[in-house]
Parts: sequence; C-alpha cells; structure tokens
Amino acid sequence: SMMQRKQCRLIGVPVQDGAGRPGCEMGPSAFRAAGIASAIRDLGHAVDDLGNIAPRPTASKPHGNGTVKCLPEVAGWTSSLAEAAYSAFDAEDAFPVCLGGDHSLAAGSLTGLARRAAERQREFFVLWLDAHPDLHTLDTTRSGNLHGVPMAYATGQAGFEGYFPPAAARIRPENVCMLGIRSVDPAEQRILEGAGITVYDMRAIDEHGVVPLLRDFLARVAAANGHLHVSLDVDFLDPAIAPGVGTTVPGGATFREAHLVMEMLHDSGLVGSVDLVELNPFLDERGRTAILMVDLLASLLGRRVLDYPTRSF
Ligand code: 5AB
Ligand code: MN
Ligand code: MN
Ligand code: MN
Repeated sequence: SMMQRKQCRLIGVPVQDGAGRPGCEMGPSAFRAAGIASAIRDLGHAVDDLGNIAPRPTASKPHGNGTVKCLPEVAGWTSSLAEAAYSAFDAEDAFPVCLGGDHSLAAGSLTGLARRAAERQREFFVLWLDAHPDLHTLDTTRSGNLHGVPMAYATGQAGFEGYFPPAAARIRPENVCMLGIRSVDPAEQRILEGAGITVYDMRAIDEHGVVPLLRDFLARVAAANGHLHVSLDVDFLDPAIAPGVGTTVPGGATFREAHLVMEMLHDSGLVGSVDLVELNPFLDERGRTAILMVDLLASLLGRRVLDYPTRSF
C-alpha cells in the first residue's frame, strides 16, 4: 500500500538551546533554502508552510543537577510545539513535518502528535533514526544538553515533573524502534535495558542490512493499524556525507542505507509525521547536509530514482 496524497504542514522550530553550540536556530531557513516545499509539491503532495513557532514562556524551577542548561527555554519550546504539532495534525491526511532545530524539539512533537493519535484511537509508533538514544533524564545527563533527553520525557521516565510541561500524551516504549545507534552513555544503557524499546545499532545494520530490521518493525506497525512518526537526526548519517551537525559520530548510515530506509517507509504507506532535526547550517558545507535531508524526505514521500514505467531496459 503506497503512500496516499498528503497535506504536508511544515512547522519551523528554530530551537538551539538544547544543543551544546549555536547554529541549529538556522535549520528551518536552511531547509527552506534547500527547496523543501517544492521538493514535496513535485511529488504531488500539498504543502502548507506554517512558518516558525516561538517558545511559550514557561515557569520551570531550577534543577538540582547543576549541569542542566536552558531548562526554562526548552520547556517553553516543548509546550509551544506540543500545541502546534497537535493543531497541525488536524486531519487523517495531514502530515506534519517539524523542521529543527535541535532534537529537544521531539519532546514537543512526540507528545503533541501522540495526543492527537490517542484521540483518534490510533496506536502511535516512533522510528528513531539517530546515533544516540536521547534517553537521559534531567538527573542523569552529564553534558546538560537537553537534546539528549526527549525520548526519556516522551516515554514517561521519572524526574521531569515540574521542570517540563506535563506530557500531553505518553509514548509506549514497546512502540519505539531505534535504528543507527552507536553512541550510548552508561545511564542511557541502564534505562534501555528495562525499557522495552527495540534497538538496532550500527552493528545490526552491518550484519543484517536495514531491510529485515525495518521490515519487522513495519509489520508490527501495520498489524496495529498504527500511526508511524519518523524522527530523523542528521547524525544518523555518516559524517562523511552529512557534516552539518554538532554531534558527529563515525560509522553512520551510508547514502544508500538512508535512502533505502526512506524508500521502504514510503512503500509501507504507514508514515504520518516527521521530525528533521539537528541540522546546523553554520557547520555545513555549501548546503549539502540540508539538501541531503530534503532528498531523504523526498524519498520517504515517494521520489524514485528511476521512473520505471516509462523506461526500457
Ligand atoms: B542528539 C550525549 N549523550 O547527553 C549527551 O544529537 C549526546 O539529539 C546527546 O542525539 C546527543 O550530551 C543528542 C553525549
Ligand atoms: Mn538526537
Ligand atoms: Mn544524535
Ligand atoms: Mn496517520
């Protein structure tokens, strides 16, 4: 079942307070400059660019872990995106695309979108494409960078109460599949062990290839008639092809592995929302990372390398 025509809603989320360095604030502009709207339209989908959101002023107590950075700011972005993503996901064929911005925005996108899915009695699944699980709590983070915590918040790990807004909905860890993982901190490893999240690390990709790993997960989503959200962190990709990110980790997904994931996602017809995060245009080379991320989204939305029906071999 291929993907139906979608009503794509672009939501710019220029947050950089969750990353350790400046630059992600320019991400939404770089995606637009790379032609994201026309790339989607060319595939026959409708596009509504909702512009950039702003953080909502949010009270947040100072945290006992003195390393946590920009907590009230990230709480404010979480609150505002949870609402914006919920509003943008206003129809079955609405397809929200959150343009980051650092990955702390997933605290808002996951919970806001899951709230809408729950109202529709649709089971909510997440494919997490990232070098990192982003499963720290406010108590375990060592860097203090809150782009390392959104999955813990969204799956309801303890310790966010009073610091982040109450989650609009909670993600079931059993409904999360992480692919491309290759940098896990000890505290994250401990949380992962009991959580029930499916983790396919880079070694699993090396040994089996992406196809059987993703096929298993997609079969589970299809069996539940679920909604699938894809959260794509630039550092899922190998730094050699995607230099425009602050947290490069060697040994990432290749160009074809990444496109193959997107092509399988398209063919599944299951994806209904996306985050494109961690693009840092200040670190990019002549826009190549922004362009690659747009091309990957285009593959997910149905672009093919060859126009098979009109080509003779
Ligand atoms: B990203 C690290 N685990 O907590 C930390 O890029 C990295 O959104 C977090 O995946 C990386 O600072 C966050 C060492
Ligand atoms: Mn991430
Ligand atoms: Mn990452
Ligand atoms: Mn859906």
